[in-house]
Amino acid sequence: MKVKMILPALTEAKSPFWRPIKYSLFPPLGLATLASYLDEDDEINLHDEHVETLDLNDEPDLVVIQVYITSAYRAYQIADHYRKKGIHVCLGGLHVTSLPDEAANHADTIFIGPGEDTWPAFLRDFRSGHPQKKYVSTTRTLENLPFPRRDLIKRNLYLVPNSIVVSRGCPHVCDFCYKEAFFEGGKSFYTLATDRALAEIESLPGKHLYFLDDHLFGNPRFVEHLFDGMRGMGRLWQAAGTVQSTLRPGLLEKAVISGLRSLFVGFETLNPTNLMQQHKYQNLNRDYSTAIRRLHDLGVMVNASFVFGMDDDDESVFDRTVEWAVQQGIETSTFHILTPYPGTALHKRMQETGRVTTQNWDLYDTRHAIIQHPHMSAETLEAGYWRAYCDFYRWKNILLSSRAHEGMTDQLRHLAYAGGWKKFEPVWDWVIRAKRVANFLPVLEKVLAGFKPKTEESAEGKIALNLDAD
Ligand code: B12
Ligand code: SF4
Repeated sequence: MKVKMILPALTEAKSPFWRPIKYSLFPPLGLATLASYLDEDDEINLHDEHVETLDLNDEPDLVVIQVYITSAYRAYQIADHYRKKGIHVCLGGLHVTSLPDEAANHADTIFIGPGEDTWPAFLRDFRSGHPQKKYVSTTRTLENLPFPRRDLIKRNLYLVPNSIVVSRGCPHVCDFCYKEAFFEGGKSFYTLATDRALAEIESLPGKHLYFLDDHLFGNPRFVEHLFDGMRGMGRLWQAAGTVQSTLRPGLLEKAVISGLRSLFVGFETLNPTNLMQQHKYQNLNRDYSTAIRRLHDLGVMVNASFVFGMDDDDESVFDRTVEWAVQQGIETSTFHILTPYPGTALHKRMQETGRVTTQNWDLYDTRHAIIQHPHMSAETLEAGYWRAYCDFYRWKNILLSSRAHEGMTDQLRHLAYAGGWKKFEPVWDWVIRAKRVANFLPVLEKVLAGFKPKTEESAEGKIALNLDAD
C-alpha cells in the first residue's frame, strides 16, 4: 500500500521571502509515530511542508494529514485535492479533535485524540475494506509503542532531528491549554516505561536531544529513573517543565547530571490574579526568581514563556515583563498573546461572553489579538507583543541580561544563545534555503555545553561546587 503522510505548513513557513528558523527545528514526530504501525512492505512517503515543497501530483492509496489550528486551511485544501482524485483521506491531530465536524467536511475518516489506539484499528478496517468515518481514542497507554519511524525523516533539513517524547499530556489543568480538550475521554497524562524510553534515547545518534513532552517532570518518579538511566550516556538535552518542578530538591540536579542544559519554563504571567483566573494554580506562590537562580546556578539556560492579554493585564504589562526578564538574566523568551483554542475552558468562557472576535484560524497563532480585552484594544495588545520581542532581543538588553551571570563562560554562552536565535535571522534564512541547517547542530551543542567538551563531568563539578557553597 502506498501511504502519503503530510504535515502541512502555515503560510509563513513557506514564504519565499523569509524562513524563520523555528519551522526547521523539529521533524514531524507525530506522523513518524503513526508510520511505525504500518507494515514493512507499505511504501511510506512522509512530507513536512515546513521544510520541503509538496508534490501533489501523485496517486497514493491513502493520505494521512496532521492538522494544527494554524495550518488547518492548508490541511483542508490538500485533503480536498486528494479526495477529488478518489483517494481516501485521514485527518487527525489537535484541531480535528477540537472541531471534528469542521474537519469531517474534508475527510473520509477523522480521528479524535491521540492515535496510538485508533490508528491501528483503522488500518485493520481499511485493509479489510471497511474503514469507518470516525475513530475516537479511549485507551490511553504507551505500552508496546513502537519506535517512531525516524528513517523516514529527512534529518538534514532540521536543526534538532533528535526530538523525542516519553510521555503524553500533563498532570495539570490550565484553562488556556490544548491538553484537556485533546485528551478528553481518557487519561490525560501517561508515560512510557522507563526502559522503553531509555532504549529509544539510546537509539538516537549524536549527542543532542530535545524532549517535546508538555511537562517532562510531570511524573517525578518516572523521570528520576529516566535521569539515572541517562547518566553516563553523554547526552546534552533541552526540555519543558513547570516553575514548580524546578524548585523540587534533587530532581533538577539529576536532570543536569544526565545532560539538561536548557529548559522551557511556563511562567506565563507575573500577576497572581491572572494565574488564578487561568487556573494555573501550580505557579501560584512560587518564587520565579528562585527558580531561575536555581536553573542558572546549575548551568541550565532558561527559555521563559509569557502570555500577554490575560484579564488583569494592562498596557504596562509588556515593558514590565521584559524588564523583569532582562533583570533575571533569562536567555530567551517566547511571548504569546492569549489565544483561546477551541475546545479549551478558556474558549468556552470567552465564547459565552461574546469576547472571541474572529474564527479565522490563521490568526490563532498567538501573535494576533483575537479576543476583546477589558483594558486594551487589539492594536495595543499586538503592538505591545511585538515591542516586547523587539526590546527583549535588543543587543543592549541581551548584554545587560548576560551580566546577571557570574562567570565569563556563562555570560558568553548567554550572548551566543540569545544572539544566535534572534540576531542572525537573515543568516538562518540563508541556511534554511541552502539546506544546511543540520550543519549547525554541532554549534548548538557547543553553546549548550557552555563551550566545554566534557559535559557530564563539568555538570557534576558544578553541582558539587553549588552544594559546597550552600
Ligand atoms: C514541536 C511543536 C512545534 C514545532 C513543530 C511541530 C511539528 N513538527 O510537529 C514548531 C516549533 C514548528 C511549532 C510551531 C507552532 N506551534 Co507547536 N508544538 C509543538 C509541540 C511542543 C510538540 C508536537 C509533537 O511533536 N508532539 C508529539 C507527537 C507524538 O504528538 P502529536 O504530534 O500530537 O501526534 C499525535 C496525535 O496528535 C495524533 N495525530 C496527529 N495527527 C494525526 C493524524 C491522524 C490521521 C491520526 C490517526 C492521528 C494523528 O497521533 C499522534 C500520536 O499520538 C506541541 C505540544 C504537544 N505536546 O503536542 C506544540 C503545539 C502543537 N504547538 C502549538 C502552537 C499554537 C504552535 C504555533 C502556532 C505557535 C506559534 N505561536 O508559533 C506554531 C505554528 C504551528 C504550525 N506549523 O501550524 C499548539 C497547538 C494548538 C492547536 N490547537 O493546534 C501546541 C499544542 C502547543 C500548546 N500547548 O498550545 N510547534
Ligand atoms: S502546565 Fe503547561 S502543559 Fe500542563 S496544562 Fe498547564 S499549560 Fe498545559
